[in-house]
Amino acid sequence: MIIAEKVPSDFIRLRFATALSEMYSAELPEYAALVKMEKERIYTASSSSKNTPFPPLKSGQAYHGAIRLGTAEELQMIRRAFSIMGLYPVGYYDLSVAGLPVHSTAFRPISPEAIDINPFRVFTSLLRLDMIEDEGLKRKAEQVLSRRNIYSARSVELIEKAESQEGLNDEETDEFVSELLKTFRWNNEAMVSVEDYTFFDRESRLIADIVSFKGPHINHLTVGTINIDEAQCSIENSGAEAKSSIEGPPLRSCPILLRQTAFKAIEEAVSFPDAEGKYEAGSHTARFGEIEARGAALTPKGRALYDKLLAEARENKASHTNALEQAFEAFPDDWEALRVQGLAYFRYTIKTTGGARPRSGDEDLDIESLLAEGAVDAVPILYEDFLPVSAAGIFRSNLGDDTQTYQKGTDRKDEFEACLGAKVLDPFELYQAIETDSISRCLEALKSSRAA
Ligand code: OOG
Ligand code: NI
Repeated sequence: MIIAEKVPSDFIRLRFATALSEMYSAELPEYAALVKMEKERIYTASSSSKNTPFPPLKSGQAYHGAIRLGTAEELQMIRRAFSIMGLYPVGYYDLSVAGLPVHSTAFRPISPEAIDINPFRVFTSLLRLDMIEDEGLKRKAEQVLSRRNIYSARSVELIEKAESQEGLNDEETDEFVSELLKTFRWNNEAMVSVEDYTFFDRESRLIADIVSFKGPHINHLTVGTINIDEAQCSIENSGAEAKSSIEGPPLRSCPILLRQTAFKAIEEAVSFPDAEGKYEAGSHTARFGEIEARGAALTPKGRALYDKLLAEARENKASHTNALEQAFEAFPDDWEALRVQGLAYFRYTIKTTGGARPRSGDEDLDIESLLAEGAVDAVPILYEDFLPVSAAGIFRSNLGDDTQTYQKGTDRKDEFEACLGAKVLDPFELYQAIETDSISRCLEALKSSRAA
């Protein structure tokens, strides 16, 4: 009997991310141009983060994408599809605090090894019809969403197969990837008439984008860059319309969290069916390209400081960049200070060369004295998640700054998890586990090397 070998989930994700990038580059030439620009960038001494301990992001590689779904069923199926490629829901993002009628999670790889193989993740939002007051519009949106099926029958079969046989072989993986891509592709034939589209769009550009189409076209992919300030200038110089400012923390010598910018969404031709089955020409503006640079993951304490300083900067009347720089003077910009003050997570490793052997006895081996003795190194852990304020800024910049702002909703994490059919993982716990685990490994290894 021939047992076809299963493709490890991290490699299914690698194939999917590669195919998705190819598809999106072909669909949106402006995105292809962004990738090309990043690949060609000559990294001079002006690399924005001279002090970065992180391996450089692979320039031009897609680090994430985003989709917006309409129903719990759509969300549950995407959770099942993503788990086949090693993507799990991490974090809950309540965008209602920014007046947007969606809440979200990030499907991402969890272990450092998996992230190393391919870091690709998908920011996934779910429409919140409970935030909409217009009952007529709500009903119409529900009706349209109940008529669509965003997954091909074959992709569902393959998802079920992968679940029951615990994985997919080489051939099944290729088929799964190409079937699932259909869910993400652009379809310029809308599901609704131009009147209905306009009705939704007047309520909110975001709602029109989620409910008017046959599927949740991927709305952007994000390439990695090691110099986002330079990338922002390149977008401006390329003639594309750039987002007005970089989201996230200011330029620092020790990068933290996530900095992002984008070119604004492109207006694309769409045809809308009328009652006689004929098509009317129109347009829709939703799809864009983004660039990101990542830094250290912050602890809850570091994150609270980040949130406080960001809020301060936003209240300040000075230009965004100046206000941000001023506010963030209060955020230590030195790795050792970030570590000692418990603001960022670190991974501890035993120094392979040059480190003095620990002098302390087995009983009192502790990581601080080992660091002081030079036996171990502490390296910050890269942030793998998103930032709600940044995400809201990105939504708004692409939906048009005039997009409807709703009354602040209430946090509906429980309801989101019920729709998802699973709990979201806590990102802080994931980073903490990496840190704690690295400390135990160092202590264990040094104990046994002393005993030997
Ligand atoms: C998602 C926006 C959030 C990010 O990078 O923060 C996001 C969307 O526009 O659907 O992708
Ligand atoms: Ni994004």
